[in-house]
Amino acid sequence: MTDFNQLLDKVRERGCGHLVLLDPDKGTPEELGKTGMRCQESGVDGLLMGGSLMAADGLDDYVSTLKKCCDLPVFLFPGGSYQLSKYADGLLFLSLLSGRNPQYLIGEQVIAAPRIKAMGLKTVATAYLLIESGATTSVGFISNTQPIPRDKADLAVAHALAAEMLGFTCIYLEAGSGARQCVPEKMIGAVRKHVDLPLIVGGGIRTPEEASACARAGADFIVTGTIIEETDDNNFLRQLTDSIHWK
Ligand code: 1GP
Repeated sequence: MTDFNQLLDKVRERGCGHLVLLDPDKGTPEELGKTGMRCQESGVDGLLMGGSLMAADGLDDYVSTLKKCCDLPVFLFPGGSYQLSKYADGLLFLSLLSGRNPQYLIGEQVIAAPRIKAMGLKTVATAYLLIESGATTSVGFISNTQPIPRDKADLAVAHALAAEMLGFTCIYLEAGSGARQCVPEKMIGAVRKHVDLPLIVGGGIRTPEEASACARAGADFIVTGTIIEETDDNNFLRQLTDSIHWK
């Protein structure tokens, strides 16, 4: 089992780390296992597993198959309190802090907490900030929350500072899976300047240039999902990862 902070130390030496999001609704456990193998071969640092809906049953099967197929750490990235598995290395325990919907600020977390404790899953208290990205995203629609306007870096900073003061141990700037535009570099830089916490950035990142720009702006981890689902070109995946490992 890999601890999130161990992984963080490792990726900071390379500038930034690459996490690939695998959505159980996008394939069978075996298919996602093959993607996990490709990720490992291409130098990816870790995997996230979860989705907004997760209509597929059997998260345990997905995570345990992935762990058999590759050695990469797998962290859960749950869209709701039901997306838990004891086979994961840990869990991003998300609170949708940019929103004002109590269900996603604390409701789902209270429902999940006793099961997380019983499973012995390690949690990373993550302030999840949804950033406007050009169109309504699944997260925004399902959570019924407004994203932070993309030209309001000061608002993102204020949320990140509040998260730090409240004791969160990680910040996730999320444009939304399949977003038209990724999180602006200026916003990533502003949050980085004011807050020392580990910073994850994802949503709408499709090219090595975009990934590199977000990494150099101050992210500790870049998350990609859609582009990995859309291409089976291992050279591209390697190029994308190399652009994130900028040091
Ligand atoms: C979603 O940030 C991730 O939480 C991945 O987004 O699918 O757009 O790469 P994409």
